[in-house]
Amino acid sequence: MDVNHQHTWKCRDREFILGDRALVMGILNLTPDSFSDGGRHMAVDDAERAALEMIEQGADIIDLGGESTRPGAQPVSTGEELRRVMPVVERLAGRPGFVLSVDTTKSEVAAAALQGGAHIINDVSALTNDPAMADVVRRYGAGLVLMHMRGSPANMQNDPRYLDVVGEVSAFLRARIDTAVGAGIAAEQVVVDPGIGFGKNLDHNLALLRAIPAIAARCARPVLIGASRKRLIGDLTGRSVGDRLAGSLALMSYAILRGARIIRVHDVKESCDTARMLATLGKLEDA
Ligand code: HH2
Repeated sequence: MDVNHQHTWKCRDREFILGDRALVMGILNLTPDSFSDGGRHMAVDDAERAALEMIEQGADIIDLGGESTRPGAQPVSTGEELRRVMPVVERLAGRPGFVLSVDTTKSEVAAAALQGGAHIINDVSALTNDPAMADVVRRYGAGLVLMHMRGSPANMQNDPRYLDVVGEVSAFLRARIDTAVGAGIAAEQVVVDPGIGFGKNLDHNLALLRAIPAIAARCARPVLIGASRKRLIGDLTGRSVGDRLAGSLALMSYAILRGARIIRVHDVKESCDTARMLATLGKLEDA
């Protein structure tokens, strides 16, 4: 594959050229505990405010999620996921500067969100949960994140084991790209994600971060990393989830220096500053 393809990510009418700076995807969780308990309408207002703030702070993409995928989380119904996600998609889609990603494994949610103007489907099941998902992504020419997960959020942290975590995760992602392309999705629509914390212990996560160049080479597509505030940062720093900003930025910097091109984060302002600094410092290195 032409190496230049690795620098382009086609998401409907938006084409990201992945240059010196990593793209920042800001996380907007629409799960009931995320926002005000003042009912749906207030929750939509809160979500809009949070999204506007992230765009002002420099986010390239907003990732909307209506189903928690934290370890131990239980699935939600399609109807409930649609009720959480769609009012926010409708409020935000089409605004200048907004590129919306929807974190879902369900084709019905994906189809409604794309119909409503979203650009990207972030499928943490890598098209394995819903056989109709690939066709929805193909029809809209949407961007697609294919992520590796071992098991399901309900059971994935029960003593995960691999013989060769980097080899197995890379082979899985490569095979999922082949499936997507076989279903008519262009390779340029796809980015891959080793799924930090999804059925992996601390050593597995660190091995995968170190192996970003190998994963990128095997898949010939950009790598996305989501490690913001995750448990491995707690394991390494001893900090609680609300106190992991420095750890998150350090981990993100390492991931970018290893070649990650898209970073999924909670703390957009600080992450954008970090990504900008690394882009400039990286150019000094090359000079
Ligand atoms: N992590 C989470 C959710 N979605 N998507 C991708 N592509 N990569 C990730 O690493 C990833 C993801 C879980 O993190 P968080 O958003 O903090 O939790 P929750 O989904 O439970 O709100």
